[in-house]
Amino acid sequence: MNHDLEAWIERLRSGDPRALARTISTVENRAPEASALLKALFPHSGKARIIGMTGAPGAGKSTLVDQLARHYRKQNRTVGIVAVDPTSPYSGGAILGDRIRMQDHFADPGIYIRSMATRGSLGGLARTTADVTTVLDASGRDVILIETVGVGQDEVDIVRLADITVVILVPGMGDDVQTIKAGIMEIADIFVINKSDREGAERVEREVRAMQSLAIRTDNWTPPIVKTVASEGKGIEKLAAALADYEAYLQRENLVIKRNTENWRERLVEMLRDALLEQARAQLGDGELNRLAADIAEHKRDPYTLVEEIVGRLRKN
Ligand SMILES: Nc1nc2c(ncn2[C@@H]2O[C@H](COP(=O)(O)OP(=O)(O)OP(=O)(O)O)[C@@H](O)[C@H]2O)c(=O)[nH]1
Ligand SMILES: [Mg+2]
Repeated sequence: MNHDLEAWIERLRSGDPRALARTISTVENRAPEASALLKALFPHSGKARIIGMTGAPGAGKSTLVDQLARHYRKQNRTVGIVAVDPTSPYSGGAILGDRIRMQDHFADPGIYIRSMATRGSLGGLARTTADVTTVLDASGRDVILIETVGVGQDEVDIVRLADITVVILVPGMGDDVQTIKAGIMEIADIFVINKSDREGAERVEREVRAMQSLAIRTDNWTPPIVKTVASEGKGIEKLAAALADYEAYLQRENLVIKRNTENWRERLVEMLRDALLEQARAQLGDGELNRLAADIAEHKRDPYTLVEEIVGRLRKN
C-alpha cells in the first residue's frame, strides 16, 4: 500500500471526522482512490451494528434516528448516520430538514451524519450506501443507522445491508398498511408504530398482527411491535430494548453470518455485473456501439451472435 494511503487510513481509523468526510466523498464520487481505499478498509469493517430504519415519507424516521443516536451516545457508543433518499435527485428538501434538526449533534464528534440522494451515486444508490457503510464501520463507529424512505426495490437493497431492519408505520394511513406488500413483512425485524399520540395506533397494531399470522419467516423470530412518540422521546427505551433483544437473538442463533452471506451473494452478483459491463463498455467505445446498433437495425448483423462475440473477447483478455 502506498504511504499516503496508509496515513489516510490511519487518520480515519483514529476517528478523525475530517478524514471520515473525505473518505466518504471519495467513495461516493468513485474517485480514482476509492477502490484502493475500500480494499484496505474492508478488513477493518464488520464490527459495527448496522440498523436500517425505513418507512413512508414523514413517518418520523429522522426523529427516531435522532432519538436512538442520543440513546446510544449515553451508552458511550459512537454513531454513524446515513440518510438515504432514493426519491430525491439531490441532497436537499427533506434531507436538508434533517440536517437542521440534527444540528445540535454537530458539536458531538461521536455522531457523524451523512445525507445521500440519487445524485452523486454513480454506482447506484444501494451500492454507494453499502460502500459508505463500510467506511463508517471501518472507521470504528459502533452503531450505524441507515434511514431510508421505503419501500421500493432500491430501498429493499439498501435495507438488506442492515443487520437489523426497523419498519416504521404511523396511524392514520390505514390503507397503507394494506398496501404494504409482503416484502415489508419479510424485511421487518421490528415494527415501530410512531406517532402513537395520534388516534388509530391500536388499529395499526392489530393489522400488523393479522399480517404477521400469515407471514412466514425462515427464522423463528416474531417481530415485536413498539409504539413510540418520537417527537417526545417516548418509547425509545423500549425500541432500544427490542433492538438489543434481536441482536442477542441473532448472536444466539448464529444468524449474523447467515444473513451476511445471503446479502453478499446478491451484492457479489451486482458487483460482478457492474465490473463486467464496465469492461465491455471500455472495449466498445460509443462509436462502435452506435455502428453495431445501426448494423442490427438494418439487419446486417444479428444481436445474439454479436453479444456472444463481445463476451468471448472479454474472456480472452
Ligand atoms: N405527532 C407526532 N409527530 C411526530 C412524531 N414523530 C415525528 N413527528 C413529526 O413528524 C414530522 C416528520 O418527521 P421526520 O422525522 O422528519 O420524518 P421522516 O420519516 O424522517 O421524513 P422524511 O425523511 O421526509 O421521509 C416532523 O414534523 C416531526 O416532528 C410523533 O411521534 N408524533
Ligand atoms: Mg427524514
